[in-house]
Amino acid sequence: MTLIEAYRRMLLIRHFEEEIERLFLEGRVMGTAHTCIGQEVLCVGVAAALQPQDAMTTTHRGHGHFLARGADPVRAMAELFGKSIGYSQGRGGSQMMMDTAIGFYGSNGITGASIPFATGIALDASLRKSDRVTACMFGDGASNQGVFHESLNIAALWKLPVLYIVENNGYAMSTATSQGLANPCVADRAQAYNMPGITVDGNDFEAVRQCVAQHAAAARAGAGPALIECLTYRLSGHSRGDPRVYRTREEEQAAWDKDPIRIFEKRLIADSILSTDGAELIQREVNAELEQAILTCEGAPEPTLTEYLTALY
Ligand SMILES: Cc1ncc(C[n+]2csc(CCOP(=O)(O)OP(=O)(O)O)c2C)c(N)n1
Ligand SMILES: [Mg+2]
Repeated sequence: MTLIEAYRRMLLIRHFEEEIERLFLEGRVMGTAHTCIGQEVLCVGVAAALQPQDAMTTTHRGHGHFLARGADPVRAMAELFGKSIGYSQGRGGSQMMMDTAIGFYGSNGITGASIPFATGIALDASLRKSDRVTACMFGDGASNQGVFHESLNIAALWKLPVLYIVENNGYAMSTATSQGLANPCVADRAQAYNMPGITVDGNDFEAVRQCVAQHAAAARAGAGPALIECLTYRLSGHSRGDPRVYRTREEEQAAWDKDPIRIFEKRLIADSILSTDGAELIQREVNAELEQAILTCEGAPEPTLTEYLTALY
């Protein structure tokens, strides 16, 4: 992935999430959604370090990971609109999207549930002796779940090719990390399972990409798992309609002032990889792409009764 492609993908995620929030407020999309505004650079940094055969799993906050991995924004948005061209034929919504063709093994509404799931995918890769690495995305809150510990233990014991990538975004719903984790450094937990534990600046594309690429190469070569903690900040609320009473607007503004996408953009311009005009053009193209996606979704058919009843258990 070139740096320009990475920039385009970050903007795509940002605008996708902004549009979703707007569509919810306008009552044009139902259900709920957890957006990842502020965490886009990290999503793309991880995806840029993976190879096509690799797998990725995600959480309730999964649109960014999916789009970073190469999901079709029209089908992803259509899923939120409940339309049959959506990734789950409109039956699942925000937290029920997957596409194994691009190595994306799904979002998940159960906090921490993707962790054993990713471990199972890595066990499969290990038994088949394939060179697939699994990137398991989850949050700081999920690292307090029992399955986190069970999974890391077994993955280390069996040297499974899985990277546990925790997005430490400062909050689990309304609970600040400092109030939820006895030791706020999630990476420290790796020591207990005899695997590397690394903390990186999750708002720095290159730092994330390099760290994930290095540990993916090691896992591919049989070194086993690693725990990578990416420090970031959730600029959006926890979910639709979150009044964010657990933090101040000043704290949020300070984080907006360090918007990771703007920092990445400035760096590309300073390094003459991108011009100001070039950046504006990409932003306009991304906006137009999403505008068209919304029109397509609104015009798309609702699922038929047969479609609704398919794959029900
Ligand atoms: C097993 C379970 N417990 C509680 C919840 C409610 N819940 C939804 S998101 C969330 C917080 C997750 O925090 P974190 O893992 O830090 O992810 P973030 O939302 O910050 O991305 C909780 C507790 C749930 N979905 N599943
Ligand atoms: Mg969190």
